[in-house]
Amino acid sequence: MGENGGRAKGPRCIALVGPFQSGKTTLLEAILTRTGAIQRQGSVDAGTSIGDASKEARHHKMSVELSAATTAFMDDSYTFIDCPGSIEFMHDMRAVLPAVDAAVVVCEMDEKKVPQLQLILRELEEQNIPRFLFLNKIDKADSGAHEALQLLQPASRCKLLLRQIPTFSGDLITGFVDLALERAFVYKEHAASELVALEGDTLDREKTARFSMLETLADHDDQLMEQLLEDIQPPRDKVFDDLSKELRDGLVCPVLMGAATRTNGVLRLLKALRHEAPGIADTVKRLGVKATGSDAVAYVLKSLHTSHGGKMSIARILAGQVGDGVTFNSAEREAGRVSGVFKLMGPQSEKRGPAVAGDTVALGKLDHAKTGDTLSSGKQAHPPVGEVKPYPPVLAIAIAAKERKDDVKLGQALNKLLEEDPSQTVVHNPETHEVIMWGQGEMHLRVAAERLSDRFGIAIEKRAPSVGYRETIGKGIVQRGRHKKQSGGHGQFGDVVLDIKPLPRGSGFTFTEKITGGVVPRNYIPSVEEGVIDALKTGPLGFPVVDLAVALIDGSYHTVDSSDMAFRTAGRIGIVEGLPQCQPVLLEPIYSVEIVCPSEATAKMNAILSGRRGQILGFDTREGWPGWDVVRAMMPETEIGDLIVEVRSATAGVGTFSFKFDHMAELTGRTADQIIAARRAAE
Ligand SMILES: Nc1nc2c(ncn2[C@@H]2O[C@H](COP(=O)(O)OP(=O)(O)OP(=O)(O)O)[C@@H](O)[C@H]2O)c(=O)[nH]1
Ligand SMILES: [Mg+2]
Repeated sequence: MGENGGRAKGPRCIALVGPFQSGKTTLLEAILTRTGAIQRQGSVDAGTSIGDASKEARHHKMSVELSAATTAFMDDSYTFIDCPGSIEFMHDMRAVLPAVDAAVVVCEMDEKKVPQLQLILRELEEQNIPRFLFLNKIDKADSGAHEALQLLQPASRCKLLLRQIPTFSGDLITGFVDLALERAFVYKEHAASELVALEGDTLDREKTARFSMLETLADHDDQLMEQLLEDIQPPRDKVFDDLSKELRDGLVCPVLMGAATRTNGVLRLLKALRHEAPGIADTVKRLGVKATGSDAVAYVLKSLHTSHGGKMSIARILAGQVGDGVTFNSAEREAGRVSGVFKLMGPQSEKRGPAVAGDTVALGKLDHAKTGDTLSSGKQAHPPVGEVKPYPPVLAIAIAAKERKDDVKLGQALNKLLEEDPSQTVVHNPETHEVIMWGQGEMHLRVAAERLSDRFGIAIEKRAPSVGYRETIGKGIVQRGRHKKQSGGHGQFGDVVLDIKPLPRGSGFTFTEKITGGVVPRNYIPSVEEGVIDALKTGPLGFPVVDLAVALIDGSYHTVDSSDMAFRTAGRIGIVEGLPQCQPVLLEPIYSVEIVCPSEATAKMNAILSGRRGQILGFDTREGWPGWDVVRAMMPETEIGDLIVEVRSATAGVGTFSFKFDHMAELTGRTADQIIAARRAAE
């Protein structure tokens, strides 16, 4: 119910979500056509849709960021947020959810997509977002609605409630019966469905299906249960009230159907949204928005740096009014001053008047706003209404500007991308000087790289990040390091004796001195240490040397020719000449890895891990996730590199993992030889 019963008031915001390629962007197009916002229905395949307008989305023929458009239906304003379906771009969807009144989960009757559906429903369930299921592509369906429900039900925690049943002509679905209205319709291509008589066999099927719909509703309504038991037909309004209430309370998930490409079923979906979906009043309550006086509060679903229009923040206004000149703060910082309020229509943005509570608009020039921010115009910042933590990244690439002159520009562009998409991170490896971009998968990183060139005009080079190999020694040695040079006037003289010893794994490096009788004057000892440390940066195998102790035990000096410089060099020489005799051995980083996957895939995960030199520690059921397992293993860093690609392909995209550094382990044999050879070749 809205605040005062009946349908909700004010502008709505609805997310279109669902598994990969289920037809969300096409549905947005169909909705815009049906509501008259656009004249002709474009298509994703032809690259003419309002959604997916970015160069990257068109190129890959998939959504790689959200698309938003506002339209009007029966005098109410609706903004639809079409979210990408790919797991790798899921943060775009997750960050949108706090702002919406309800979600339409676009899905297909496809067994392979059920795990992903489960993942998406889980997000909605956890954020308490009322949701409809829209069973799309029924023009291709080869079985009935009940089979579909059986297939999809395991993905949902709450009961799926069939709102429509299809009607057939031969094997083809040509129309539907609305079980709440008890009316039959036949689909018309690109036009409203036509009302037809509900009779004969269809009427019988309708009665059965309606009864089971009412039974589901009665699970949460005792009065309705009594009516059903006594064979009393509940009044139609009562049924609609129940549908609406149970949807909003997250007790049921109504299922509608259609074919987005043909605009079939779109009007019924819009009507269901109009009558049953909650509105801004309910959403504000759900989020616990507390606005004082006339303060405006807004949630940023997505902050974008456009290539032409500067910065834009797509925001839902949760309270108050927002026009030009309003200054916003987030809990962390001043977000900036609004310059321009724009109506959303895919890539086009048209200036409009001030926005009010419920509206979803693009706000211009909020220089310091980020995706996921809660903004307030009041003196006090509003606590964040939806803190959606990104999933930890799973794949990395090293990037660099092709041309030196773009280095600064690259840094700035990366900052902008991170503001837009917090599921991406960038780290600088001080040892290798690599800039490492982390993301949610191959496509996520590829698209980020494309954005750098398409949007920011920076040509970049990509490669696999270096693995943090180290080396150590197998045995100790006492080694002299002597530096003597006689050239013209002043000579150089430094002479040290180093006792080099291996230390246990994880000890790092220690330097001590045991000089007696001033054979090496005190003031030169720090220089010896510096020289040693310098030489340990690259050992005989080509990697930083760790887990060893070096003691300065002896040496000699020259009153005139000795210097800091000379002793530094002597220290270096001692290490460079000594280490090759100490049985150098390669160390590789080993990580503890936890893979989560549907149980059917657990055996495959074991195989993948073994194939990648993983040592399986065991597996368990995943807490709170019936039908899922956790597999734990120890695994070399180098094998984790593209692990996600294999895990995803073995789990219809839903498996993932987390990892943490555990220890360094010795590596010998062929693999070690190859790594050492590759390192030498790179020098
Ligand atoms: N037969 C049929 N095909 C459809 C229907 N709706 C969408 N498609 C096709 O399904 C494919 C994917 O459509 P999109 O609208 O891009 O799907 P999406 O869910 O937005 O995809 P992502 O955002 O990448 O997850 C396209 O080839 C569409 O033409 C439908 O109702 N019937
Ligand atoms: Mg899409």
